[in-house]
Amino acid sequence: MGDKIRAVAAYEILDSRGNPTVAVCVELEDGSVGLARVPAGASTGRHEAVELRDGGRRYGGKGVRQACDHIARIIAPVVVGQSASDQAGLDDTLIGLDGEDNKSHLGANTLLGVSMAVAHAAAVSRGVPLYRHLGGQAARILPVPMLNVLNGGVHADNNVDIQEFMLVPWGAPSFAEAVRMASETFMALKARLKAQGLSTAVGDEGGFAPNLGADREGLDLLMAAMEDAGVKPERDMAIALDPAATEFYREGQYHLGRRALSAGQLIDWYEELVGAYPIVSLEDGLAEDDWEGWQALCHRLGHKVQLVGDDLFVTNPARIRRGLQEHSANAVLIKLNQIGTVTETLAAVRLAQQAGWRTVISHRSGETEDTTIADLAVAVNTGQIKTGSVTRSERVAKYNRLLMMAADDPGLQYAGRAAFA
Ligand code: 2PG
Ligand code: MG
Repeated sequence: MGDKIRAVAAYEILDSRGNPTVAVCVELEDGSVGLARVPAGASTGRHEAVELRDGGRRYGGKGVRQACDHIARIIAPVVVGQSASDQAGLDDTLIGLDGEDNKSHLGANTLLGVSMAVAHAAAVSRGVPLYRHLGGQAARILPVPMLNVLNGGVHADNNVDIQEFMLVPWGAPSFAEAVRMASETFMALKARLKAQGLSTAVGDEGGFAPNLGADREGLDLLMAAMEDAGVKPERDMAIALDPAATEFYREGQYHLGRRALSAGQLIDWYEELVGAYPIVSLEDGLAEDDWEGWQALCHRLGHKVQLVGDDLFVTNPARIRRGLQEHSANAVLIKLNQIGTVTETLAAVRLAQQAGWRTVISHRSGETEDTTIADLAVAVNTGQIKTGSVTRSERVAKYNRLLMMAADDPGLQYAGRAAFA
């Protein structure tokens, strides 16, 4: 069989923040080549699979030479000769080689690079796009993008607590129109910021990162930008927020600006915001281990708004199962590197979907030109993807991949509002 793995090469490359990350190139016996690059988070959840870093002085301890070495010395000798089209079998091998629940032995970044590169090589070998290889004929939905146009929290050096203010062009008739509407709104936002004497420098995910008087001002700016761009708030475009609340949670309280709030008080504030703005999705409204708070949040707002667990679930089936039992949320953020292999990521999506929860495929704040997540979103019909603003090529690469898929495959349908129904 030509789809057997012939060689695996690992490289230490840079991500969008200038930190090292792992790239993997897999070559099959039939000459097909698959290339993958691993992303990295900043607001990482405590329960994520472990990312292997070298430590020491080199790159401030963030080198990935050890990860590359593991691939060359431990992984390659075992996977060479295995069939690339058996993704589940390959990922099982990787999981077995690591041997730890949290992938701390070889590192989730190590395993994921190989896992994704094998998927790419197998798609090339079959002569189909990656989304078709992973999703088969069932893959048919182009996701609604959530574009992070205002950055705060640990992704920017400003005074804004909420990490991500996102545009959700759910009313657009097509993916291409969704991107156009978002880009025009982004430009209108830039003009507004300029007119108000605010900074138009961008944060880690390509969104603006001005200092604001209050977090709520960010929402007012988004509303104003939509109107300036001729986009009708709510009908054409909604808003999504990722406060990334784990980052401002300390000793039982949420520290927003100079206020220290209980989970209940923070939920009150969210309720106010949801009443005043067209917010359709709220991610990590509470901290990663505040299960009680999440239950209360879901009870109060779950019928009105999508509540997405990121740090809470870390793409981990065991944590998603707990969330299902406790009614903690109604949606899951999906990040490949939180769990470490393609197969486990697909399983997490399936688990959530079968329970009637929505899923959102997501980038990390540290990214590369890798576009695997664009294909993944279509492969499993999540209907939603968040991958940053309309600037910075590591963000735009994913939207560009989707634009080209949409143009090439007329069978793919834009999810639109139905993705949130
Ligand atoms: C998030 C992500 C991506 P990070 O919190 O959802 O936007 O950030 O990769 O830093 O965890
Ligand atoms: Mg998040």
